Amino acid sequence: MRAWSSPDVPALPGRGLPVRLHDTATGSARPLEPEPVASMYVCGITPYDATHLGHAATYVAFDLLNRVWRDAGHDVRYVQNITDVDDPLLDRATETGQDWRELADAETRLFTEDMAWLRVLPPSSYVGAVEAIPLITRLIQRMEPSVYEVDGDLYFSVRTDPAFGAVSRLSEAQMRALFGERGGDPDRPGKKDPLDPVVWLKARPGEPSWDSPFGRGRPGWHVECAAIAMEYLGVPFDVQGGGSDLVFPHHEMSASHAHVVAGAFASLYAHAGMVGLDGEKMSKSLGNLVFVSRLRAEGTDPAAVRLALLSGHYRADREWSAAVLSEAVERLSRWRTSVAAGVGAPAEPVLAEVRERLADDLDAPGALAAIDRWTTTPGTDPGAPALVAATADALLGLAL
Ligand code: 5CA
Ligand code: ZN
Repeated sequence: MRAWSSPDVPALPGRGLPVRLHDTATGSARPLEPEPVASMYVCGITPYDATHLGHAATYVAFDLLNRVWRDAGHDVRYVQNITDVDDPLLDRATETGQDWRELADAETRLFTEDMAWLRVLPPSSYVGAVEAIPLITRLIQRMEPSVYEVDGDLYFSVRTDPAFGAVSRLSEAQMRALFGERGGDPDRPGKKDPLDPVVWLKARPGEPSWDSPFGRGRPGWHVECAAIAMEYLGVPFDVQGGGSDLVFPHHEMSASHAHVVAGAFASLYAHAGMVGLDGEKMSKSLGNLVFVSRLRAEGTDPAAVRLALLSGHYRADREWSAAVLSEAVERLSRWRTSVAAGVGAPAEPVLAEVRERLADDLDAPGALAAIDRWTTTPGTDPGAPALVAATADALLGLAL
């Protein structure tokens, strides 16, 4: 699949710092030591509806890591998938009488436009589930001793992976509850363990299906991301990322699929908090979505949207509201006034502090505070405004 085009990233003087990132699997921040190429997989959209501010917040969070890594001198291999065949997409297409492929194509195109608008750096590989089906079936074959059949559908036996549970560290009861809520089928008779996820669904009437060594059908969700990450990054890779709604079952299962064939998956599991509206997670079923494409159509300044998203820490569950956006609009305008002033307080300490804050588990609010302080400190350095603007652009993706 074609990704979006990259915004320019200005070069900064000196070098960024090695980054420490919170790891869900250990519950603590850990130094990342990507050598020689930094590698990251971030779970992409299921393209059945437009991108909302929650999705955008997650991609902007991992965009910070991409930018911090580049500033520290790494080449970055960034892979993102598109879940372009799955139950929610097929259900939506049926509801609206659309062809599922056309729905997926249209929503994927809208997403790539939204990402370019928000100055998110594109992935180096952007891979759809449908195009990855040969990779997925090959991985299922390699998983064979861990795979069994229930009425023609293939399941993965979680008990065959001794490390199962290591990503989320949840109790059995917590896993059971989340598995049922998030697309799993804990009560299906014939399974070895209620938590076993499907890896290949046999063809059903009216649904798309593809040939495979196990008969016609379509892939399960977790095996899609395992196969794409393993093929495009190899294991172990540095960071598996996504929103915290993916910790269990999705990231636990993808990791387990990879463990049984390769003994490893990601070195670190990073998760962005959920963005909500009116105290609720933004979601389709709650009907409380704010779409990026809507803000774009209304002529909102993309830098203000990005600044609003960065004003909260990426790991914190947080709220989107008109007030969050209008505060960002005002803040951005103050920053732009200072940058346009032609002179300012020396900017080298600002660059150093932004680098230091972002290297500490992507502390964007701390980085923004450093720029706030610069705007309120008088100074006469004629090079300062340009360096502050380059810092905001390269490290935070904000065009001042
Ligand atoms: N296609 C799968 C991942 S393989 C999927 O979860 N798609 S999605 O469209 O539902 O979500 C896309 C990304 O946005 C995921 O990383 C998900 O964790 C994140 N996300 C979804 N809702 C929110 C939210 N309210 N706040 C923050 N991030 C969210
Ligand atoms: Zn995924």
